[in-house]
Parts: sequence; C-alpha cells; structure tokens
Amino acid sequence: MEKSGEPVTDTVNLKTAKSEHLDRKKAQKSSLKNLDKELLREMLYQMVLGRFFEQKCAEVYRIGKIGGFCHLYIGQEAVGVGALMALRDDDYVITAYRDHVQAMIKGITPEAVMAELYGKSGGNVGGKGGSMHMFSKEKGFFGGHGIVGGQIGVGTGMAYAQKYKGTDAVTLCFFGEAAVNQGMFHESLNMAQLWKLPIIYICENNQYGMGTSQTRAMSISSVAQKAEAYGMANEFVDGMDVLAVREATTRAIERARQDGSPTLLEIRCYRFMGHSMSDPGKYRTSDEIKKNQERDPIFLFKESLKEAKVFGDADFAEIETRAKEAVEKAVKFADESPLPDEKELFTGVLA
Ligand SMILES: Cc1ncc(C[n+]2csc(CCOP(=O)(O)OP(=O)(O)O)c2C)c(N)n1
Repeated sequence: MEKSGEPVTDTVNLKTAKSEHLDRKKAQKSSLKNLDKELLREMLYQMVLGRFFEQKCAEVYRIGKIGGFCHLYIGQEAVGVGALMALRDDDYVITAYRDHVQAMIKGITPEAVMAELYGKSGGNVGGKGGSMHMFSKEKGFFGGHGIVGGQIGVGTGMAYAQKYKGTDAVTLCFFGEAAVNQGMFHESLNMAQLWKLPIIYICENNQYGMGTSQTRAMSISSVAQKAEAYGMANEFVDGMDVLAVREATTRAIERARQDGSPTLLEIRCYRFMGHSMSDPGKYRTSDEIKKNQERDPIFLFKESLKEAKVFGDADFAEIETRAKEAVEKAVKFADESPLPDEKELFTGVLA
C-alpha cells in the first residue's frame, strides 16, 4: 500500500535497480546492433533538433517574438522520438499542448512550426493556432490540445475510425499524468478495450501537473496499473532511454496492428524547464532538477552509441551542426513570413 505523500522514486529497491540496470545495458547493446545505423543517426538528430528548437523558442519568446502560452519539451525528447519514430507514415498522432517537437517528428517542418509559434501565415495552421495547436491532416498529426485529457477521447475516436475503415493503421495518443485523473481517460480506456481499438495511450509522466507533484494528486503511484481495471495491456517504461521507449512502443504497435488491442504505456520522464514559459518553478529544488539532468536522454543515448562504437565525436558534431542550421533556417523563415491576411479572421470559423 502506498503512503500518501511518499516520493515515487523512493520506492525503488537498490539491489533490484542495479540488476535491472545491467539487464538494460545488455538489451541496449542488442537493440543497437539490430537497428539500422541511419535510423539511429536520424533518432539522435531528431532529439538534438528538438532540444535546440525549444532552446531557441525560449530565446525568441523572451524578446517577444512568440506570444501566449508556450510549453517546452526539453528533457522529454526520448519519449517523442522513441515512440513516434516507431510509426508508419499513415499512422495517427494526437497530443496535448507540449506539441512542437512531436509535430516535427511526425513530419511538419521546423519552419512551419516556428512560423506557427510566431502567429505568421507560413505556420502549419496559418498562424491561427499558435504553440498549443500544431496540426496537419496530411501528416496524420491531429493536434495540439489545450484541454487536459480532452485529446484522449478524440484519439479514441480516431482509432475507431481506423478500425471502421478496415485499415491496420494505429493511433498514438499522448497525455500527461495529470490527465489520468480526468473521467475522459477512464471512459476512453474502457471503450478501447471493449471495442478492441488500435490505440496506444502514452502517459508522459514527467511527475508534475503544473506545480503539483504526482504524489500530491494521485492515490497510487503507478499509472500503468490503472489499465488493469480495464483488462488492458500495459507497460512502465524509462522515458530517459530512447531505445526502451522505441521497444515498448513497437510491441504495443504490433499488438494493435495484429488484433486491434490497445495498450497503456506509462513513460516516466522529467521536464527540465518550467511548466510553461511563465512558470518560475518554485515547487522543485535545484537538487532534484540537477539529479534528473544527470540522466539527460540525449547524453545517455550518445553515451550508449559511443560505447557500442556506432558513432564518434565527429558524427555528434555533424548532427549538432545540421540541427543548429535547421533551427536558424526556421527562425529566418518565421521572421520573414507575413502576418495572416485580415480576411483570415473569417475563415475556419464555425458559426
Ligand atoms: C480540463 C483542464 N483543467 C485544467 C487545465 C489547466 N492546466 C493546464 S496544464 C495543466 C497540468 C497538466 O499536467 P500534465 O497533464 O501532467 O501534463 P504536462 O504539462 O506535465 O505535460 C493544468 C491543470 C486545463 N488546461 N484543462
């Protein structure tokens, strides 16, 4: 039985943790051997691009080029890359408002994402959505949603449509752990399991819903366990380990394609920045943040690639240069993109 207020991480048994760590090292090695080198290069590139892109967002936000709410993904890159890069192009994705990096991994260009953040016409929804509402029907990226948990119902409907049309495509539906306390989560899981819908629910458990830690808001510490109530397959995954995320997502995708079975993945991670750009972050100690940053997902992936002699320093430098150039190109595009025309005020409006 969990004691309320007990920190989630303190329940780890050190002896088990050590042997699990060694097992994971072994699994990582074989996983690195099995994956194509160019795929690994692209995975690292997308993680680095995501990090640099978000750092640039913070910079241009502070000088007023981006307005409104802006939630950054720094620290969570392994979740987006590990999960989304296990998909096919015809699969669907839906997520919450921390959506810039996931939109890029699903194929929306950095230029279109940055211009959207600037509210410019070159944005992926013409500058009318902004940070929280990235969207592209062509790329199968269905938002970008601001109502906590709202996308879980919409995502379940998307998976229903995939099954109804007789495709073997799947939906990845992302949300934070705070969304799990909403009724929508429970209603959706029940329906998905009952109707065998091809959906993978991904709870990105970064351990905080705004300034509230999970331990203060949830009666049990395991999100994955909640799937048991619906007889649904579930897994707990280390969200700082991009290969572990890829492997768990791949298993869930196979299950969904084969017989339409849904899965709940709880992917434990940590956001290195505040909840949004306006969060002073007084609810976490710097020690806690530092401890989590020691397991920076980009650093960990680079270390394992280096250890397995897949890539060396020259490869890392090339990837970083390419990612920096892509971000600069995106900023230039957003700077030069015109504001939306006034007549756009009357398009896409339902009255
Ligand atoms: C229905 C609803 N209630 C409250 C809010 C205000 N709110 C915005 S973000 C947030 C925290 C969500 O945390 P989590 O789901 O864990 O995602 P994270 O921000 O950590 O990625 C809250 C309560 C909202 N947007 N929608």
